[in-house]
Amino acid sequence: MHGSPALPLPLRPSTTLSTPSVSRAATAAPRRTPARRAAVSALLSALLSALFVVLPSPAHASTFSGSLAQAVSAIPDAAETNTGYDRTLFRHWTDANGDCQNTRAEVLISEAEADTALTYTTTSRCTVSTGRWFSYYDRVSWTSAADVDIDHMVPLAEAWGSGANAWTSTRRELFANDLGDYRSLVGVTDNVNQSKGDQDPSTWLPTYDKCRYVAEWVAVKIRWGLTADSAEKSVLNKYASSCSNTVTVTRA
Ligand SMILES: [Ca+2]
Ligand SMILES: [Ca+2]
Ligand SMILES: [Ca+2]
Repeated sequence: MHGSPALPLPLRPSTTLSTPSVSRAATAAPRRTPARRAAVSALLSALLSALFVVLPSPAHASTFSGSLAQAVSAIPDAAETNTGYDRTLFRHWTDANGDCQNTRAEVLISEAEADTALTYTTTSRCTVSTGRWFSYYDRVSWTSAADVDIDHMVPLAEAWGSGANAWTSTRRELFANDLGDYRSLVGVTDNVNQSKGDQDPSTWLPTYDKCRYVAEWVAVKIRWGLTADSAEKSVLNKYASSCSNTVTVTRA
């Protein structure tokens, strides 16, 4: 799924700088009339305004792209403390676009396999009833939505201990209902989600596709600017040394 990061073309230094071929007359500055000065000044001020629109939040629009090892290195190290954690501090599931389908329903709809029609519990189509979903953690498919849990890839308690304790409640809500990156919320077998609980990769990994899981875990930590504790970091590094995955992710 993830392509290799594009390599920038090497910049060639110009070899013609020392041999200007245009005449002095042709390069002489034109006379600066007041009208021209006004136009230049207007252009400069427009450019400056454009810059100020772009500059205030450079960290928020940035994208990370690199090998899994580089991605693991991009996660800051920090001890974790879950003091003060309460699941209710992360409001979910919300219905951010107001179409009556909450975040759980939105994920079920987006992850449903295309060859099986979805059914809903009512004609208003707010709640998904049946379809077909593949849980990659245990490689099992389900047709009843009731068997599928929506896993927070980085559990809420883990997020709290690795940075979300300093967030606003709004940012915590955005994290808990993140539909902006398919890796944040994953439809999986309900029992498997429950066995994972609040654990990070130092104590829990899925049965299958561990490289994919670790790469998605790392992507979500980078996306939300979360830290990793030392036990977690060492497991992530262990997988990074043998998994060929690359990570491309936009910071939230
Ligand atoms: Ca929808
Ligand atoms: Ca919705
Ligand atoms: Ca951790």
